[in-house]
Amino acid sequence: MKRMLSGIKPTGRVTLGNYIGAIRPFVSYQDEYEMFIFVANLHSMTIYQQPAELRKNTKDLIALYIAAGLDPNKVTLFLQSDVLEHAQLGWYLGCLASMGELSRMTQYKDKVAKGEVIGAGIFNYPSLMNADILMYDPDYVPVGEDQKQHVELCRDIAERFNSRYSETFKIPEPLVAKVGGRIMDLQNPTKKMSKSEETSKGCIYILDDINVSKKKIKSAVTDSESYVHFDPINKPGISNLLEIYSTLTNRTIEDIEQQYVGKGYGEFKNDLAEIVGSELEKIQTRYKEITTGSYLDDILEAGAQKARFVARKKLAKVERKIGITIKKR
Ligand code: ATP
Ligand code: LTN
Repeated sequence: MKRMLSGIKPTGRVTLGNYIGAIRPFVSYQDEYEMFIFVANLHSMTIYQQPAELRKNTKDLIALYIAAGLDPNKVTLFLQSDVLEHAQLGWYLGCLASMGELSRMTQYKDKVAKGEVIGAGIFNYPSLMNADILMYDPDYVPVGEDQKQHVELCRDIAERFNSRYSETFKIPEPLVAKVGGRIMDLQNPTKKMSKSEETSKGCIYILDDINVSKKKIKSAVTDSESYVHFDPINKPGISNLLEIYSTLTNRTIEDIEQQYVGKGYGEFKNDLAEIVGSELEKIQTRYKEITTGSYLDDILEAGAQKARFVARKKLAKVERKIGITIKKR
């Protein structure tokens, strides 16, 4: 079985973008791949997190992975901070990356361009991500479009390590979904739907009130025409809704366009609101079941043990190769 690995930061309420771009694809891969899925809580610290909120978001994210359909018996689910080896490997890999490479990462560059006061964590972020990935030798890293650049840097660093110290890491490939890799804000469809936006009108949260979410779909910004057609440049609003529709129903965009020939946006949006509503209802019901009792703690403990087993072996190998360890085995 080929291996896959990915993580999401617990930095806010999980959005429909996270669900369609990341969580749902993870679920679809779990029967075909050996998967390592984690909560990137160390990465979330690059921006101040109110501690009570961080706890809540972390728990919700793990619960949502399971509520969305990830099976903890098939997938290794864990918290990044439970596997201390990530931070240690992150240090070694950070020493291999250049200032230039890290400065070119858009996540960092955008913040600098905006003149924001930024912590060093944002700059070092990709090195920790490289460690998250290379630790487990995955074949594929499923991510949204915005993360592709990080996985590409990871490949460069892995190659650099391998050529300097001999073959150690598998070179991973980013896997970006063709449809749904970049769900846009419902009020501003030229911008990514993001959990860290201040205004929430254009963003659907998976655990939010279902009627509120349906209203957000019905009041999504479209255009002055009235035919349902996929054209992201000229019709970004309706194209975004088509992507949401297509991913949630597993139907092609062409097929959906056909269904709405001669019908207006109102009918299309009403139908989509129902589709989104019933998807959220399924997830929320399951979420309620698994957040009672100690179920999640048990899952995390078992996941951390499995992940640590792999991570310890890999880190020991790296430390032998680079000369940090003086023990023979
Ligand atoms: P932020 O909004 O604070 O930048 P985020 O929502 O992008 O955060 P992450 O933890 O960075 O959250 O993302 C988790 C995963 O969800 C990543 O693989 C990311 O690419 C994907 N993702 C996030 N937003 C979207 C979106 N709007 N459409 C598709 N995928 C998304
Ligand atoms: N940077 C990612 C989260 C993340 C990740 C990873 C994704 C941290 N480590 C390793 C894939 C593999 C993000 O912001 N979504």
